[in-house]
Amino acid sequence: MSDDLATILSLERLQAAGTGPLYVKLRRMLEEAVRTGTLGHGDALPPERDIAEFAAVSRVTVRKAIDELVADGLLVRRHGSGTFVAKPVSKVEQRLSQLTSFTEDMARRGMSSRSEWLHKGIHTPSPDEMMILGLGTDVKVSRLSRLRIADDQPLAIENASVSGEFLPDPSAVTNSLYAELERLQVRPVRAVQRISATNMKEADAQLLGVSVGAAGLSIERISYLGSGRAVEFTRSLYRGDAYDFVAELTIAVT
Ligand code: 16G
Repeated sequence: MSDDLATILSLERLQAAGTGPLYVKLRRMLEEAVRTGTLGHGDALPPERDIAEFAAVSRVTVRKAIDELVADGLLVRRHGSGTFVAKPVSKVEQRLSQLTSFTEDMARRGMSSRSEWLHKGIHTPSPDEMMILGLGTDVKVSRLSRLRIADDQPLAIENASVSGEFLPDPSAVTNSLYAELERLQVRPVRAVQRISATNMKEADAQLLGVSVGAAGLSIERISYLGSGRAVEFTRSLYRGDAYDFVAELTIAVT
């Protein structure tokens, strides 16, 4: 534990932190550590055991204080690696009228983008995939699941399905799906997107570094070739605090 943090979390401070339950005082002290920069954005919190020992409080008290700060979004828990001070999110705006890829969207904003692969494989299509992509029973589907990250900030989880006729080898997609579809001369030219509000479930919240129940945007995109054939069916979950979709509207001409 750094000397500064040790001073902030000291027993004397806790005793001097006014009245109220111990966990509320500890919570205030942790908030102060973040506000004053003693704990920087992205920094790991010392293990709960160490904080409990140092401030001479029970682990239940530490857990309660941290739980509240996680619920408020000041701290984030990452499975297997501990608790961290949340990074302030910079909002990304996406225009709804342009059919662009995640990689292109981020590059246009001067942001770096990368993906963590969650799954890549060839499968027998589900009834939904068969219907939406217009597949026969003999055609396989390529499935690609990724955590999409921009400037080191996780933004979305994307699950894309592409007909095996258009993308026979999903392992060929290393970075951008649309770049690979372009190389195969089957890049979509039109898409229909449906956006709905959702709350994050535990597994998704952990991947995106937000608290369970945080606001999210669930998006389904079906994209098409010039011929009208559907190429891609993608279900994505975007962080509600990090993404704005902007649509330009013009007056209807009757
Ligand atoms: C965007 C698309 C997604 C597409 C991906 C390709 C939305 C909601 N989704 O994220 O459907 O598969 O771009 O990106 O905009 P890539 O070429 O960088 O892999």
